[in-house]
Formats: sequence, structure tokens, C-alpha cells
Amino acid sequence: FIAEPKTVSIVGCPFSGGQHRVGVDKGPIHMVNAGLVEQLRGLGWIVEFDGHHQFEDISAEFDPPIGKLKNPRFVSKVTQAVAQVVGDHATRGSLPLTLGGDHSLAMGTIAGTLSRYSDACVIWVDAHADINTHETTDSGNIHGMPLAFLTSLSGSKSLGNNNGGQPVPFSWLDSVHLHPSRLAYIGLRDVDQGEKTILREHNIAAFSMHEIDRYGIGSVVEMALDRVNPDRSKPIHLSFDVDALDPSVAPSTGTPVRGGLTFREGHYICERLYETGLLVAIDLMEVNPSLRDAADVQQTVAVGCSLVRAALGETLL
Ligand code: 4U7
Ligand code: MN
Ligand code: MN
Ligand code: MN
Repeated sequence: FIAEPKTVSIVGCPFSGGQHRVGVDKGPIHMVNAGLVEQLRGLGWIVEFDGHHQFEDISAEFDPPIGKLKNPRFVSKVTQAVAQVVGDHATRGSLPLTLGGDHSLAMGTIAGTLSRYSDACVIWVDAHADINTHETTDSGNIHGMPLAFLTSLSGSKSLGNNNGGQPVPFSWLDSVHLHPSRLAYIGLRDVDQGEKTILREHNIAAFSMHEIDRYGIGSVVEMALDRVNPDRSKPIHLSFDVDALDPSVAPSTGTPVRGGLTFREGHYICERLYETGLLVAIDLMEVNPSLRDAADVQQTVAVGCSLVRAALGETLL
């Protein structure tokens, strides 16, 4: 495949239905207002700004929980639309850059990537594993579950078939299967007990902050690639949750966890993935400009833009 599209398509996803805090839907607008489009043009990319997508709301009244899952119909509908948009950009040979919004959106972005690149692997940079199933989730927040749906540990069938004659939420994902051997995590430090069992049982490549302390970020990224992309030949989807960074670096996010990646460690991951020439899609998720004071918000938005620039080649000499 053409390793490096020269066009990047920015997909703004002002969506917060996968969790309960207000404000994460404002993340994309802040990143674009900070000048991201111009910054990427400055790196030599053709930049298409595909707008801030307006998602038709399904009000809570018509979207009661299914089991523990909150807003299942809304999240399903939005992520299905995102999958279509991202898949279309990828199919046209452009690199989709999706700005979130909460991390449930990655169900859409990764499904979209897989529709074009069926052999793609996923590097998931996050404090959290986001692989709770309909059974293991405590919070019921779907932003903690996208990888369970993508790997088919959860799915429409596990939600039963009682949706008043309407399609069961997430049935659009029934045909999507990200094999667990195609997934590698970097930056984990807050993984729920049920998730640890899943990572172990499915032998998923998981590099926590402990491994980063032990081996250094340079070795950890190679170890992650060795697991999911040993020949460095498969397309790579990078899904970056800004809470992977330490809260002192990226304070304005919904579920901060201390002990995270430094500014450089976060950037190194992006730089190294760019350098492989294999990146085909990028997500930058969970920037929430409503949670902290103006200076913290500005810092978090700026770091988000900076990570994206690093993933698109800024820091390579
Ligand atoms: B994020 C959590 F219980 N695991 O399931 C859950 F700790 O996209 C957090 O990584 C999920 O920010 C965090 O609710 C989702 C919790
Ligand atoms: Mn997270
Ligand atoms: Mn599936
Ligand atoms: Mn996440």
C-alpha cells in the first residue's frame, strides 16, 4: 500500500456520550482554533478540514441503559457514522486524523481503518486499557469499552435483542474483528481487574509505565512493534488518549492518572511511528477543555496539537 498519504483529513468529533463529564465534546474545536490546520500545512501536508461533525442526538429518554451500558444507541449511531467517514477518507488515500471527543469514538475510527486496511494493527497509547466488556464494566461508560467491541469480546449479540424492533446497538460492528494479536498498548497504569484478566487470557501486548521505567521508551516502542508488526510491513493506526501523558503535562482530561508519560516520551512514540512510514490513521482523544483553568486548558490543547505534529513528521530532521 502507499505508505504515506500526503493528504491528511481532519475529522472533528465533538462527542461526549461515551462518558459522563461535560466538555470533552469541545476538544476538537479548541485544537482547530489553536491553529492545527495551519500547523500541519506548515509541515508540508495537504490538509482537508472535514469540519466538526454534527451528530444527531438521541435523548436519554429514548436511550435507556442496556445492562450496564450507558447511552448505547447514541454511541452506536455516532461511531457507525464515524466509521463511514474515516473509512471514506482512508479509501481515497488520505490519512484520517480524528479529534475527540471521548475514546468510544475509536470504535468508529478503527472500524473505518480496518475497512480500508484489513491487516492494520493498532497502537493504543493510554493510561487505561479501554477493554471492559458489557460484563466487566463497573462504570458503564462506553469510552472504557471500545476495544472489547472491536475485538468482539462484546457485541450486539451479548446485549440481547430487545430494542423495540430497532437494530440492536453495535450490530453494525458484528462483521468487524480486530484480532487481539494486532493490538499493543503503551502507557497503561490504571487497568481494572477484569481487564487484566482479558489482557492475560488473550495474550495482548501491553507495555505499562513499569516497562517504560524499566526498558526506556525507545525499547518499549520497538517491543510493541515487534509484537504487532514484526516485519514493519503492516499499516498502523495510532489511537492516542491524551490521559496517557502525566497530568502535569496534560491536565485537562476527564480521567487523569498520575505517573504518566513525560512530554518527550509521548512525543517519541508519535515520532517513531511516523518514522516507520506505516501510519495510516491517527486519533487524538479525551482533551476536555472544561475541567481546568485557562492555563491548564491551553497547555493541554497545545500538547495535543504538538503530539499530532510529531506523528506527522515535525520533529524529524
Ligand atoms: B478512557 C474505567 F473504571 N476503566 O471503565 C472505566 F477506571 O478513554 C476508566 O481511557 C475508563 O479515558 C477510561 O470506566 C476511559 C474506570
Ligand atoms: Mn484513558
Ligand atoms: Mn465484532
Ligand atoms: Mn482511552
